[in-house]
Amino acid sequence: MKNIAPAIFPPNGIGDTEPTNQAVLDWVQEIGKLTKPENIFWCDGSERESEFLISESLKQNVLIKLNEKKVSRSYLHRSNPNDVARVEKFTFICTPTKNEAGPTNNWSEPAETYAKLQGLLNGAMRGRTMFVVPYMMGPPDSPLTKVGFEITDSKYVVLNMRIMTRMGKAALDRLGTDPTAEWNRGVHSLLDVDPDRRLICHFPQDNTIISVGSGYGGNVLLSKKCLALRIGSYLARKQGWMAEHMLILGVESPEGKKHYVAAAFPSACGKTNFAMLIPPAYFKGWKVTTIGDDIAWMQIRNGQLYAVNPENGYFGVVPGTSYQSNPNAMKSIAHDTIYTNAALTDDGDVWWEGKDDARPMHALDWRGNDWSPASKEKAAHPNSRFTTPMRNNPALDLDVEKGEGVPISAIIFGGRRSDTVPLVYQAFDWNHGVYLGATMASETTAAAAGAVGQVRRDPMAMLPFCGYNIGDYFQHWIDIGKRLINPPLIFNVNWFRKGVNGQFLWPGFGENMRVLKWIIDRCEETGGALKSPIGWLPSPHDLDLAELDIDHKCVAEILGIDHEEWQKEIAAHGKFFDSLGGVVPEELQKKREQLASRFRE
Ligand code: GTP
Ligand code: SPV
Ligand code: MN
Repeated sequence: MKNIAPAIFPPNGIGDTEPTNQAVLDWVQEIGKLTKPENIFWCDGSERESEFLISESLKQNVLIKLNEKKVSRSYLHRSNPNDVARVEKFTFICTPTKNEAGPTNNWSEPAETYAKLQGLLNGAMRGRTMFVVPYMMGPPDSPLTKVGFEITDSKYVVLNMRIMTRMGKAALDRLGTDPTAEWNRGVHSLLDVDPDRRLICHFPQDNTIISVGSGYGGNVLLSKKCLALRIGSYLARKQGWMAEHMLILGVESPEGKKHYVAAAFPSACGKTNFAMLIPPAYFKGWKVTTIGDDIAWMQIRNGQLYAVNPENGYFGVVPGTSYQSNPNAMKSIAHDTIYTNAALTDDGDVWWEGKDDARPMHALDWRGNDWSPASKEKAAHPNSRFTTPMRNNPALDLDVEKGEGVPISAIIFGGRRSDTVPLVYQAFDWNHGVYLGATMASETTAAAAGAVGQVRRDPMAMLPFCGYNIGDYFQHWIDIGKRLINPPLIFNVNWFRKGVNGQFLWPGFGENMRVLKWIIDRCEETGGALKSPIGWLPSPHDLDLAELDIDHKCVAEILGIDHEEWQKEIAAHGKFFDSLGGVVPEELQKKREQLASRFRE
């Protein structure tokens, strides 16, 4: 097997910070014996370490240095063309019984799976360096915060983990020396990046993740989807909190009244953009700030839901990001950023479809091949990504490090739907909101391998990320509701409805402030709404559309509900529930019957 990740040899003082926790040392020994690396590199998250890793990555062509004047201290990485997105079909939940993983997950038996993975990992790091990455998810003083260790043979993974998590000393301090302390064990090896030897396996009962054969972020930055969502959701249910695929934003009125909202949209459906929203000029004095752009951990305090962002950086979608659509993201990624699978211009800058700059006349595409505007292929991969620290975000909320989290006034669900689903509506109550989440659907995107643009049910945007039986997950939502004295109001949005000409009906991005404002008005009990069969709907004059260039017909269309389309939709909800084979709580079945009967009234 060709060694795609040759060992590196650090000078004294780099790579030698061994943790003091004996359980960690024992585990690293064990994995070392199995994978047989050339050497072990103990990461501490320091500046010196990062500089050394970057210089070695440049030598091995893992990174390409970008033009310092265009994007300072930033790099381009090209992943293997067979390895550009999450692979849901190779992602497994390994619980003792299939029923614990439930009808929406791939399941495999733990003992057999460990044995298979041991076979794959045997000698896998020969001639390579084994990096041990200690990391912490969540602010240092939050009760929800978790420690993890990721063993990897990829320098790209280490450099990304350094941006995405609180890596190094903070994690070691949090863990301490208690050998019985709880922490997540993560093992990753690139192997030979062969799709036939690619597996992302979760062992929730053992708090363990093993990922092999991929180098793509969502499969290998084990902190993110693997720990913070799949293992996280499993722990959350057991311990009475919530781990959700949600952004968290703050919205402050000109009078200084502030609310926080959390929103679950499926992959590549607008979380990062919504989390960094800049209100249009008309909303003078309104401020939106970011707590998180992808994952929310929420707990109940005094009968209210409080959220923290477990991450420390953003792994965001590159294409479509521009000063027009998302200036805060553009400023964030102007320095200290790793780009994956973007195009490289002749002057050492990165370029992608939808960037403000004019198309270059020549570039190297995401594979490194010559590209010109005449090329049929896209210059940047549709799922090209940036990794950037959250401190780069000009709109970062000041309470992002607050351990208790921020109180959530509203929860928003939303998918990418060309038809049927109106711009925004509000659930009648918590359990009806759970129903909206449980039945949401979205067109598939390039964030996961497979067909793009197919409508699929993606409950709470958690279909690929719920680490246990989805029926129990729905019940967990219902149970959380019972414990809330001041539950957040629940909404559904759809930025992606299209008109007959196939164009988006709604301008989206910053203009989504108008929808957010209505949501805040509803929380403040000042916003108007009409009772419709699907929930509370704003009428056109309930939304503040001043100074927006949109015609009345368009507004009526995006706020409208078409009875014929909804008959199909309700049937699809029923079909989806049936497909889950009897795990759906009675309460949600009842909500479906009530929805159907409201249409008959
Ligand atoms: P993940 O990181 O995969 O979880 O994605 P995400 O949910 O954070 O999505 P993101 O904000 O990166 O947006 C994905 C794509 O949708 C980008 O190409 C955006 O330009 C586009 N997009 C985001 N918001 C809007 C919107 O309001 N309207 C339209 N039309 N497109 C949007
Ligand atoms: C998603 O797909 O929802 C992402 C990107 O946020 S990944 O980290 O690859 O999962
Ligand atoms: Mn995501």
